[in-house]
Amino acid sequence: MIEISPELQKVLKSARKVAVLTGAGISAESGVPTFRGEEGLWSKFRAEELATVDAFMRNPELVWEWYMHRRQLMSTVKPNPAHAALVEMEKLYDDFTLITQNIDGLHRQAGSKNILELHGNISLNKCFACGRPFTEDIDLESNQLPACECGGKIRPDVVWFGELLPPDALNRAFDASARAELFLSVGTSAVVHPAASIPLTAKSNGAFLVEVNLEPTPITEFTDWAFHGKAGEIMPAIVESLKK
Ligand code: BJW
Ligand code: ZN
Repeated sequence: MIEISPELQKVLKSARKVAVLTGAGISAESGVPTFRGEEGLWSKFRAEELATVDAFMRNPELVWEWYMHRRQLMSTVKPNPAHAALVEMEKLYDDFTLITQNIDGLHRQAGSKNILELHGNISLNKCFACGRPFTEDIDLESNQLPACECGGKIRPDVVWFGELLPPDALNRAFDASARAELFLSVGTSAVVHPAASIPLTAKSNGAFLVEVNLEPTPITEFTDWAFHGKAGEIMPAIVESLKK
């Protein structure tokens, strides 16, 4: 039984401006691996050898192959009840912004509309040399690294460590968090910046801050309410309480 405090229930019902930040944990129940923790990707692979510009310059084939492997996996997964709950939530508020660090596209697949993808999307590619989008279909069965018409190598359109986040999405994310009356941080370890500071921006601008995560994170001490459990169970309970 998931307890929704009367205080939280009141905010859920009275808030008009709502923003949500999601991380890999929201897709874990769909079968997408998270990054950190015992089962996380970074326990098997070294981030600096795969998710940095230096890594791509050193060994583009290896990095491409790793993303192709993850693409194959992500092409088979489906949104879970936590994604569906956020679709429902969006319908209940006039001003609702879904900020995600995830590159898996599951929020869009579930039906969410106002989505800001801070770390890109694994289904998109661009040229490493000239930056132009590369729109040709990628054969999921082949690991062949494609080339741009300029001769440059093609890379996934995701944000690696040390790279800038898409400025428009990031600005809109900070704006939405600054005006939010209610902010939810769902399934993120809240250690990767600048995304991790977005919930704290909301809190310092007066939002009621709620965290939904399996375990405590560096932002837990700043929350008004923290649920420790599975997003796929807690998010539907939150939305149910909103409809009561
Ligand atoms: C569940 C669950 C269930 C499980 N239900 N919960 C300020 C201070 C310190 C460092 C920096 C700083 N500013 C910038 C930096 C450097 C760096 C950074 O933050 N490093 C830290 C690690 C220390 N940031 C950057 O480089 C960023 N760029 C930047 O800031 O540019 C300007 C600049 C550059 C250099 C210096 C200074 C400024 C870019 C960051 C890009 C991150 N990219 C990745 C890879 C994307 C592509 C790919 O997927 O391959 O993004 S890394 C990876 O981490 C991925 C994620 O989006 C991101 C966040 O991870 P997330 O989503 O939180 O996942 P997990 O696994 O960490 O956590 C999951 C949580 O879910 C866990 O807590 C579980 O318990 C929980 N969970 N199942 C609910 N069922
Ligand atoms: Zn090019």
